[in-house]
Amino acid sequence: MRCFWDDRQLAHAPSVELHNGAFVPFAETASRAGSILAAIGPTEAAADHGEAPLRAVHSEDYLAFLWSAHKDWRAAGRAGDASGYAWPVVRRRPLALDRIDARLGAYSFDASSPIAAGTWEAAYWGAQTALSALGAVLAGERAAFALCRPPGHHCGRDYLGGYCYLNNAAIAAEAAIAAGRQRVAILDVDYHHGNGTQDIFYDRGDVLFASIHADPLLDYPFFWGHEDEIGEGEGEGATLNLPLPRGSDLAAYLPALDVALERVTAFAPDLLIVSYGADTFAGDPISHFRIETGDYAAIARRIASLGKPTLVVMEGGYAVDALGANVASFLEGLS
Ligand code: Q9C
Ligand code: ZN
Repeated sequence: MRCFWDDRQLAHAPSVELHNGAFVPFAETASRAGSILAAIGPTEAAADHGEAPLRAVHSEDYLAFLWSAHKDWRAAGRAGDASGYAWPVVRRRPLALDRIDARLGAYSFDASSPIAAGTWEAAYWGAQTALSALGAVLAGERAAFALCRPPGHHCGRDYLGGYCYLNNAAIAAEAAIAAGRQRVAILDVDYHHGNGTQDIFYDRGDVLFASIHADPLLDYPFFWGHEDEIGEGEGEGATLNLPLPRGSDLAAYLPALDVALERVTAFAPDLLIVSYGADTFAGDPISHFRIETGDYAAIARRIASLGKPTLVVMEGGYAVDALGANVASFLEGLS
């Protein structure tokens, strides 16, 4: 399978995140990519598709914020990574947002996604990596893998969060539609609900979002991913949430996967995008499913049995030592 990667994604390296009330080492490390690269064989470099595909998903003001946030943080005399500490939960009216602290709060929904000096560069090339792998699929490849980091599925049109800054899967979906594909299905199999992707396409009938994830009553991101979220307007019925309990293993996972795949089949997409997170792994340090390395091949084989052109976009997965083997297992099952 053709795999895409760009070294500039290593530039994103925040030092700490807020976790259970304390600052701990940032879990979404650059070493994750090293583990994957060592396991999957040769990769192709990303080509630059410019900012237009980013603007098709993210708002102009959000992109401007993200581009300058770390410089603005430094200009305010701050050391370390930029992070918000006050959030406009009650949105009263549009405000000027003169302080970087106000912008950080307005354009984020959590405190686990700091902005470091290289965040924009890495996120930009992550999106380009997704677009480059999409290019291979649009050119006729049955499947391609985009090794994206930072990941993307938690961030929305105008907010970051959950280690995500640009929504790589959503950017690829919009680019596919711009290139003439009419219906795109996004299957999200990260441990966490892909709240940003859901939000971006919530009122869209041409993009199906189907997600299997930990029950948000118990796990991040808490406020989204519940079964009764089904889309709205023209998008009603084009969002499918399948939350599973903590401790779910392959036997618990496969029936949900079959439900999701039946929905994808019924939607009859021209393209399938898989938001793949390996944080469903039994050994993941921040998650609570029990999927084993070999299980990813079985999951991927079922996905491949749909016979759709498929773009796989990397999302989470924090058991760094096993991450490469988990990704390789998934890609092997897809081939
Ligand atoms: N105390 C992805 O897998 N932090 N993002 C949780 C737990 C956020 C995960 C903190 C986890 C985000 C792409
Ligand atoms: Zn995740």
